[in-house]
Formats: sequence, structure tokens, C-alpha cells
Amino acid sequence: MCVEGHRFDDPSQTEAAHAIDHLALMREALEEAKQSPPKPSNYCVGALLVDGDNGEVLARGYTLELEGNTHAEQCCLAKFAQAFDVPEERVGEVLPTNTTLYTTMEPCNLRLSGNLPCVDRIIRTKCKDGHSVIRKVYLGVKEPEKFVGENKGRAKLEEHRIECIHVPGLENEILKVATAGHEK
Ligand code: HJL
Ligand code: ZN
Repeated sequence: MCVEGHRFDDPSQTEAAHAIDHLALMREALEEAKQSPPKPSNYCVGALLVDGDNGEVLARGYTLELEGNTHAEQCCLAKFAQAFDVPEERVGEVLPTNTTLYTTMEPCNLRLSGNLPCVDRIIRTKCKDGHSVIRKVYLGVKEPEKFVGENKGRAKLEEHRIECIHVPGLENEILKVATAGHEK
């Protein structure tokens, strides 16, 4: 079934969602970020796709994990799509309809390379009925204003009714990992 809001009909699922340890999942995303090769012109970010009903990790990714100039969020989506043998742009058809994304840094809305921003990849992740399946994005830090000025990623996601939630507590470590290889 692919009906927006259906998950709230089942109280047991709502309770399970409350029990999800967001900080622990953000730490797992940070472990991904640590695997990213440092590059002076971007950030080392880690991300997870998680089943919002039960907290199960569905895919993991980090910046430059996949071939090409790839972002962490993009790698998660592409890896899950690959596992189900669908193209990345159709990954919403095989993801649970209550998927959440954990990312150490706010998803990008503009890329200096001109590649498709992760915000647009997240928004287009729809099931066959046309509903976005990524309902919530948990983020560890806002993107620093170093490469693209103020990143409007969070605002654009929220315009599309994708809730963005800051998970506090790991900012210093996330930024240290993210800026590895940058000139100080
Ligand atoms: C997020 C990533 C990553 C960034 N942000 N959320 N996940 N690398 O995996 C944002 C930064 C862009 C630069 C350079 N980084 O990556 O603004 O070369 O990396 O397209 O704008 O753009 P390219
Ligand atoms: Zn991105």
C-alpha cells in the first residue's frame, strides 16, 4: 500500500517509531563519513536509509563511495536501487513507504559540479502512486557556507513536506570528519 499517512493508522508502528534511537543512527552515519576519501572541494559525509517503522538500516553510503563524483545520500539511493535492480530514479518503487534518511550534513541543493543535487534526488523518490517515500530527513549539521553560500536544502525539502530534524550532539566530530583534507 502506498497511501500517505497510512502508517499512523497502526498504533504499534507509531510506538516503534518512537523507540528508534536517532543519535545511535547518526553515529552510524558518522562511521560511514569516516570512510570517505578527503577532497578539498567537498565534504566527507555519511548517510543511511532507514525503515521509519522499525529503525532497520536499509542502505549505507558515504561521499565518493561509488564511481564518479558521488554524494553520500546519492550513494545510499543508488546502492539500494542496484540491490533491487532498478535505476536510481525509480528507487522509490522498491523502498518502504515510510523511509527516513539520516545524513551527517544537510542534503545539498546546489553542487559546484552541476550534478543533480541530493535534495532533488530525495524529492523524486516516489512510489508508483506518486507519494514521496522519504518522509523525514535527520541531519547532523547544516552545510557550512564555504562552497555554495547558504544551502537551501532543508528549506526546499520542507517545501515538499519532507520533515527535517536536527539530531544534536555530534556537530564537532561531524565537522572534523567532513572537512578532512580542507585547507585550514
Ligand atoms: C552532502 C555529500 C557532500 C556534500 N553535501 N550533504 N553530502 N559531498 O556527500 C556539499 C558541497 C558540494 C560542493 C561541490 N557536499 O560535490 O556543497 O563537486 O560537494 O558536485 O558544492 O560540488 P560537487
Ligand atoms: Zn548532495
